[in-house]
Amino acid sequence: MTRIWAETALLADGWAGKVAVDMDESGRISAVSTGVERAAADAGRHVGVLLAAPANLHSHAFQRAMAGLSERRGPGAHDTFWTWREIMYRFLAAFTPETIEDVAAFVQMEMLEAGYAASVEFHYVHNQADGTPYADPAELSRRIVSAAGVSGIGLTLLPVYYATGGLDGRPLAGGQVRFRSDLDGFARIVEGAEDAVRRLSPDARSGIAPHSLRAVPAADLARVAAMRPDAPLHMHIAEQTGEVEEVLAVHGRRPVEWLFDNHAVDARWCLIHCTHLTAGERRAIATSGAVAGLCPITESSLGDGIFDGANYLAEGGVLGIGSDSNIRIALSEELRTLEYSQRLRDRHRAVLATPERSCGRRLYDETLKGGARAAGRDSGALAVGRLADLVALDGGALHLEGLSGDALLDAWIFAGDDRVVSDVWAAGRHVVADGRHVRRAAIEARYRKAMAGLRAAL
Ligand code: NGQ
Ligand code: ZN
Repeated sequence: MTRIWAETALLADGWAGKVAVDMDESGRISAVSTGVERAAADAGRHVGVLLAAPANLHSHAFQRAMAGLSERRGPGAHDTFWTWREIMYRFLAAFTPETIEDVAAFVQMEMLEAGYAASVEFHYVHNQADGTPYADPAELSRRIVSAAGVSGIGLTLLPVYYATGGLDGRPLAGGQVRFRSDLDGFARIVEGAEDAVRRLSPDARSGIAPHSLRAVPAADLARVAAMRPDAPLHMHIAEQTGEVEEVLAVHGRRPVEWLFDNHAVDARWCLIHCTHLTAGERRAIATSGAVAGLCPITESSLGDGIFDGANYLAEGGVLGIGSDSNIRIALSEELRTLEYSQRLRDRHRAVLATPERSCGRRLYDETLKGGARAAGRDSGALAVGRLADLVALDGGALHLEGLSGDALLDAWIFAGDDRVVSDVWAAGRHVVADGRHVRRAAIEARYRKAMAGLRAAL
C-alpha cells in the first residue's frame, strides 16, 4: 500500500483539506481520509493540491515528430487542413518500428508531465512504407504498447480501420498505403493489439476505431462496429466543412445525421472533433451519452472551426480533451483554448462556467468524466475503488499563491502551465515526481536518436 498526503484535494464530492489517499497493489484507491494531520501521514508522498488526472482521449503519437514542420504556406491561395495532411503523409514514410516506439514513449512522457494519466492512441500506421504488412501485422500496435511500458502511461489502444481515400471509394494513394487493411487483415491487427495490451498491465485497454466516413465504406463501418461490441469505439467526424459537403453529396445527409440514422450511437462512442454541427446534430450527440472528443489546440492549428461547447454542455452533452496532432502537449492550454474559443465567438466571458462552478472547475470536471468514458477506464474521480490516476499541483507555485478551491484550477488553467504539475500517478504508478518524468533522461536520449534518423531520411 502507498499513501499520498495532500494539503487540499478535489474529491468526488468537492474540496477537502488534509487528505490522505491510500492506493493498493492493483493501482486502485483503497481509502480516502480527510482532516489527517501531516505528521500522522508522514510515510508516503506529501503534495500541495491533489486531483484526479484525466485521460487524453485522442492522440496520433507519431505526429509529435512533425511539430514545427507545417507552418509554411504552400503554393495555393490558402494553406488548409488538406495541404497539412499532404505534409503529414510525406513525413510518415520515414518511420521505422523503432522510431515509432521512441517518439511514442517521448510524447507519452510529455502527456504525463502535463497532468494526463492516460492516453487513448488512435493508431492507424500499420504497414511498411511501401504498403505491405509487417511479418506480424500488429507490429506497430505492439510498438505503441512497448512505449507505454516505458512511459508508464495508462494506455487505451485503438487499432484503426482505414480502407478508402474518400467517399467515392477511391483507392488509398501515396502515404496512405501505410494505413491500409481489409477486414480480415484488420481482425488480425486487432487480435495482436489486444494480446499486447493484455500483457502490458491490468489497467490497459483496447478498443476499435473506424477512421472516418471518408476512409470507411458504410458496409464496413457496420462490420467494424460489430467486431468488439463492448469496447470503446472512436471515429473522426465533421471536422472540416469539406468533409460535411462530401458526405452530403454522397449520402444526402450530413455526417452526424447520417451516423445517427444508421447506427445506435451510445456511451461507447467517442466522436472526434464534431466541429460542424446543426443544432439537431448537436442535441443528438448530447442526448446519446457519446463523448465529443475535442482537440482544441489541434483544431486551432488546422483551422477546423469552433465547437459549440456552450449549448452542448447546456444540453447535457459529455466532452473530453485530446491532444490529437501532438503539436503541443499542454493539458491546461487545451482547456484554456476551448474556453477562449467560445469567448472569441460569443464576445462574452466565463462562457462555460455555471452559477455553482467556475470555468476551470467546470472544464476540469467535464474533462475527467469524458476522458474516463472515452478511454473505457475506471478513473475520473478521486474516490475509493477507482484507478489511482492522480495529479498533484505544486502548492508552493507562485501562480497558486494564496488561492483555494476552484480558484486553484482557474489559476492553473488560465494563468499557469505544466510547470505547476509536480506529481502524476497512472493507476498508482508514480511516473512524474518534482515535475519530471522518472525516466526522462533515457526517454529523451532515445527520442533524440530517433529524430536524427527521421530528419536524415526527409
Ligand atoms: C489523422 N487528423 O488521422 O491524423 C487526421 C488526418 C484525415 C485529423 N483529422 C487525416 N486532425 O483526417 O484524413
Ligand atoms: Zn485524429
